[in-house]
Amino acid sequence: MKYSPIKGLSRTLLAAALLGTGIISCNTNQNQNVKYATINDVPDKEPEVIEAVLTTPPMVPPPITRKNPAKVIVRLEVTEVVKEIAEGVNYTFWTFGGSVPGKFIRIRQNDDVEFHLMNHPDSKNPHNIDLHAVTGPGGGANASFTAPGHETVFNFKALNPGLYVYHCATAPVGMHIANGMYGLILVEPEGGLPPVDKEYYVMQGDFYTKGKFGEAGLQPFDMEKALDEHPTYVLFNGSVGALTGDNALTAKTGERVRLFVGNGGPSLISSFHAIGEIFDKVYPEGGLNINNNVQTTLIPAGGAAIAEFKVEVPGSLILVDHSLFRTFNKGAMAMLKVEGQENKEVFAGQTSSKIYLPEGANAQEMPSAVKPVASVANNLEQRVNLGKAVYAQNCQACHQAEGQGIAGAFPPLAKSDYLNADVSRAIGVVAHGLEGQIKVNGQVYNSTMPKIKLSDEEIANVLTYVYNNWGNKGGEVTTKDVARIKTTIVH
Ligand code: HEC
Ligand SMILES: [Cu+2]
Repeated sequence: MKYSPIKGLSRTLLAAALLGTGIISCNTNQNQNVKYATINDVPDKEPEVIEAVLTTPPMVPPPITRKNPAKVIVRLEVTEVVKEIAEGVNYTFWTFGGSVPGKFIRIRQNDDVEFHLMNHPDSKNPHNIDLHAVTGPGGGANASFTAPGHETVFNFKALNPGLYVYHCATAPVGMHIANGMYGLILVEPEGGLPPVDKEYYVMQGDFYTKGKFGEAGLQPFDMEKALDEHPTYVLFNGSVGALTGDNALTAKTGERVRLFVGNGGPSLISSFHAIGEIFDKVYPEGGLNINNNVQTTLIPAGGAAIAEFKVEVPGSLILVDHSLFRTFNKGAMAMLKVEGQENKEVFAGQTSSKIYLPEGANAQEMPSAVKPVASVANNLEQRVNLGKAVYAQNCQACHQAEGQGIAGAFPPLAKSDYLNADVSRAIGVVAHGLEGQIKVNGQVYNSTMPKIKLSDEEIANVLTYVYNNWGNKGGEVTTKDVARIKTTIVH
């Protein structure tokens, strides 16, 4: 379906009669700890049709009070937006709903969800969504593959209650996630979660920029750091300071606080901890088991947890990834400001407001790694062989194993007229990356190829490999060619 944001409200309601048929069959699930749908869940009339309320982090949609499952329409729009990742540092985030993490979705067990994914016409890339709450192929990924300016719809039944991550699953998946494409969907169990006073949405993610931590300007994604799993930033809610200072979460003494905490990754796991508080309850891994009196809970990449606690005394709680270099040097810090009466019985000393170190105040330089010496090609055959490995590691995720590309997303390198017409231009593409509109074999692509950090030797090898395969014109690209082009073509 073609999508323009103005017409975004036009809806495709599928026949509600589809509903109700599968509800009893989910009793076949054998998990003993979870209460599954009973006959009472079957509505005696057609189910309600509800438009889901989605919220921007750190806010959470209101608890679900209805007694029966419903048909729920979810509309989520993908946008690619430039925002601050740290003060003075910009980054092009790919988002579900304009924020990192994406909008919070709250539904109820056994709801039938009609999911609309819109990809804004200004997007440069196709996207999709894999919801871990979906039982079905790819969590909906293939069913939701959406080109810029399009809208797709797919349907699923939320069989299992819990707190689930959703994320983009378009190749290269790690890159889409590293650009911020993840969020949380809560499937409330029958009867809902116990009421609390405050609910918040916090999600960790790791980010990889060309420049080092705090380096100003628009920072491109760094594929090499991402492959090495060496993030420049580790963040709660997508930027340094997203949840500190004036942006801190708030509560009053005596209140019960529930944090829905996710970890988008793509790479790191989180040792989630609140300095100055004990989690009375944790639902580990976002399931429905409860663990009591927890200091630090481990949240896997692509996982979540619900942490609950009552705040007893005023002060600032610091939420951290207890892998503490991430906290104090890479941004993984959030705050919950608690106001209210002192309670000397619980805590008699000074409050902990002084332990907050402004991020970056004492950022350290990481020692730079020594690059191993790569093997050098002496003839065309060696170059092709070495290039094959470079291709598998750096190009295949997008351009595919046989150079065939992915229609609408990644242009083919096999029999590419663009590639074969101009060797110097091809060297420039690999050396500098490529953005903007190009035409390959009659098809228009207007997307982004990231700059990949490769040596001149590696660029020569990979292009020689590409030119000597898949029906391309052959020939050799040498290290000298690459060096010459790099200095003449500036992007
Ligand atoms: C993250 C995905 C991605 C990776 C990784 C990637 N490319 Fe690309 N590549 C693209 C996209 C997208 C375009 C089109 C860019 C545009 O529309 O301006 C492109 C364009 C090209 C082109 C010009 C168009 C054509 O089809 O002839 C060449 C050549 C190319 N890439 C080679 C490579 C090589 C070699 C590698 C590995 C060193 C590589 N690419 C890695 C996404 C990628
Ligand atoms: Cu995506």
